[in-house]
Amino acid sequence: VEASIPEPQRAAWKKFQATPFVTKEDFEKEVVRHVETTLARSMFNCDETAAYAAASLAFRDRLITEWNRTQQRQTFADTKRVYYLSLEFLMGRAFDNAMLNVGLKNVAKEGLSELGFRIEDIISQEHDAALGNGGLGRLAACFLDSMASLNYPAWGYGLRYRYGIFKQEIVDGYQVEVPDYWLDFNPWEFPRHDIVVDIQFYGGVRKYQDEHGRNIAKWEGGEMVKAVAYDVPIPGYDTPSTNNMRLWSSKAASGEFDFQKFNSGDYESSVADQQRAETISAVLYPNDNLDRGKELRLKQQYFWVAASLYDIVRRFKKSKRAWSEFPDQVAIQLNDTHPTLATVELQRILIDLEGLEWDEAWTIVTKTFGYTNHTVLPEALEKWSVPLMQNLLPRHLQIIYEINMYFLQSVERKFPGDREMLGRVSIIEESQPKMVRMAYLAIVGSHKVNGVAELHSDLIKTTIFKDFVKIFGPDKFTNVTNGITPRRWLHQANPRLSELIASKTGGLGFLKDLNILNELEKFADDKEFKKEWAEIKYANKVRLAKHIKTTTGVTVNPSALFDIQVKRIHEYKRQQMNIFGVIHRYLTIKAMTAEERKKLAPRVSIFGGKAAPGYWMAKTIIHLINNVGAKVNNDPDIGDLLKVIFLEDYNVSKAEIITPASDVSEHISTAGTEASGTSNMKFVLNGGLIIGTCDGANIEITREIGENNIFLFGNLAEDVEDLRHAHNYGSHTLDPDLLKVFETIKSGTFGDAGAFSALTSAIEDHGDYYLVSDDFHSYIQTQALVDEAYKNQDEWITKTILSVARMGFFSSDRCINEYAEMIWNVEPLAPEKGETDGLGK
Ligand code: AZC
Repeated sequence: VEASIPEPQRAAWKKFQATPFVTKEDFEKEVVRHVETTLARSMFNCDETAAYAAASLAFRDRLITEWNRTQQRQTFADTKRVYYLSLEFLMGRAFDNAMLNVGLKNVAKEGLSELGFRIEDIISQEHDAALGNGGLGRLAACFLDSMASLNYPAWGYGLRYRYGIFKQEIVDGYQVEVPDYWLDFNPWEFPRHDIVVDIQFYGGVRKYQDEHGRNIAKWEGGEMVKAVAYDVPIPGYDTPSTNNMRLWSSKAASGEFDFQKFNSGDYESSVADQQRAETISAVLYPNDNLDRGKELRLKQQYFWVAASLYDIVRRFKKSKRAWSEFPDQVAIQLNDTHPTLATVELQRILIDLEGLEWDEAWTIVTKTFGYTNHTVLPEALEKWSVPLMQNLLPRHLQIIYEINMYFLQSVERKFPGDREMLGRVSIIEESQPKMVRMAYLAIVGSHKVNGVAELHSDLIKTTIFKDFVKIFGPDKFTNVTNGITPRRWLHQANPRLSELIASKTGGLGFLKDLNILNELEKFADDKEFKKEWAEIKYANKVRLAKHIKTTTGVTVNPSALFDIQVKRIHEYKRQQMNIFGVIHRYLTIKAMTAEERKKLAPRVSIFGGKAAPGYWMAKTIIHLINNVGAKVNNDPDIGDLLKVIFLEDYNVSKAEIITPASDVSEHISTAGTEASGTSNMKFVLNGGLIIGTCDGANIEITREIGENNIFLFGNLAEDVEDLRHAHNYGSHTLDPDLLKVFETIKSGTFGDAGAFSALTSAIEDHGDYYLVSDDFHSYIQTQALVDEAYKNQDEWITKTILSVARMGFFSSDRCINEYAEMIWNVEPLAPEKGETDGLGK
């Protein structure tokens, strides 16, 4: 490539090439240049917003230089790339992360200080990039960080929503949703107006034979929309490797608006067309673990998948390799079933556009894709109505039917005469209307299927995908236990703890090899160390207490036990059990003598999380938490012994303040319902203990840190089915302590009793599907053990140190290496020493 450019020109380009800043002076120069030129301001009107903008642009320029080099290196090396397709990337803030990953935070801190700013104030100017709902979206973000840090040639592909997850406000105890218009100013994205893909919808399929007698299917008519690429650089930690997250934005195909309609006087509808096109990428669907089957959502999925595959195929075709080599160059991971249409789209490209035979094409497809399942909840398993798909994607539906036909034929061969099996595993559900079962399509279209924690991966094999294990054999199904990036969730969120660990383990190496944390075990009884450890926890609690004071007005005592449950509000996650437990505690304290009260550890129960706007039960739980808080926090008889806090608008940047401040956090889902959980890992990594059920990754956390260091309770997954059956068909006696809690709610202690009847009657009258009553006693008892254990601070601290020391397994670096080896078959491509001069250290 280089040889095609004449030497003098090449020399000129080399001479003037962009050089990333390294020194404080060069950083300041860049900031001032951006303030004075890009932002058209000066030192006299540079407020914190402008300083954030300029400092971010300085880092962005730096990242993009490394980004370019990384892409060039990967193109030259011509190695296999990974494409991570996710409808959600819950990135949070980028500035602090960029400074830390590049290793120039101190440079920026001093530089900004010389220009008159405090770095914390500048960091807090940034609006979270909240393009996700919860665990699934944040996992994708952690994976991007790990893939870049480990030098994997990897791209993320997603949608550039104009509105991310809504902002939550609490008004009179109720959740109110406010749109999150986050793109006003976003220095981290690069619009690529030159990378535009036409995406087709609707229309029909014409089938005919060409001059060679080949059967041709042509998708014709319908409407076109344009997909425009926006690139976001993803800096690796302590490496120049900078990967790309490419987000697609929708635009009307005919430019500004339809000139034909405009000229014929139909101005309004020409604008409407344009708006309709832009609607596709306008808003993130705010449901977590719930499928609603809306047409616009299917449009989003196809729009994103088609644009991404066009891009991937175009890149492959440049290499001029044979199609059979596609899976040697490309691995595509489906983050849940949302991108499953990609399998169908690749098959369509190969047979309809590239002229491959069906079998040859399908072999390429299945070798290319891997599918990650994130849930067994039936309400979250995606299905699309056949009529809807027929209308929107007529050719794809034909191909799905054909995939299904060949698949069912192979099942028939393996299990002759088993009609019931055919009905059970068919990709098409024979319902009214018929439905496409996306998980089944994803399994059939992939070479590997994985769950996200051991229990979960076992459950999918024995329950929802049981038949498929028989059909494909057990080797197609595997486990990759989730992880989190220690860069954001330790180093960035808890800088003092990170520093202390570094001082004892020989530097920041643990951020790249989290097993190094093991070296902390020898300090678990070290007095000096424990003192510092405890001081850091206390300081983090003080920081959260301040946040609570400014956002809710409630004063909490930082010496109290901080008990935190932050995550999406869901019946299966059982925030209702937590708040019932809080009410039980309130009643218990009320009945205590002064002597007894003195012995009790004061507690602050902290909740946070969003409810999907249409999820009535979840909203009712939020309402109850707030009303209990209003009552308890103002009860002079209770004082500091109990405070109940609901933190508004839980998001990634708030999680960075909340996570380091826990004494215990709650991960109390009904056994068998939470696929993994990832905040459980974050809390333990930050020196908090957890109270939890034997569910998801809690089980592996227990195995790693030891059962003395975790508070487990409740029924096991294997017993859930029988218990549910007994509720519905046997006699169902409820826990007496829980009934007392219900009486108190019904008496109006927490406001209008009727408002909460749905919560109590789900348990009393509707079979208690989530086993709140079955687990309540064991929950209360275990909370009492927590109270007891907390009194012995010395032992408690030892437990937290040992736990942190044993958390190495839960780094997302470990997961990514497992995916790379087991599923993707890709190798890292490390930059050669001295190849880039950009690193700050
Ligand atoms: C979540 C799971 O509920 C959570 O347990 C897991 O840790 C996370 O994915 C990452 O794997 N699932 C979702 O957010 N959404 C869906 C559709 O499963």
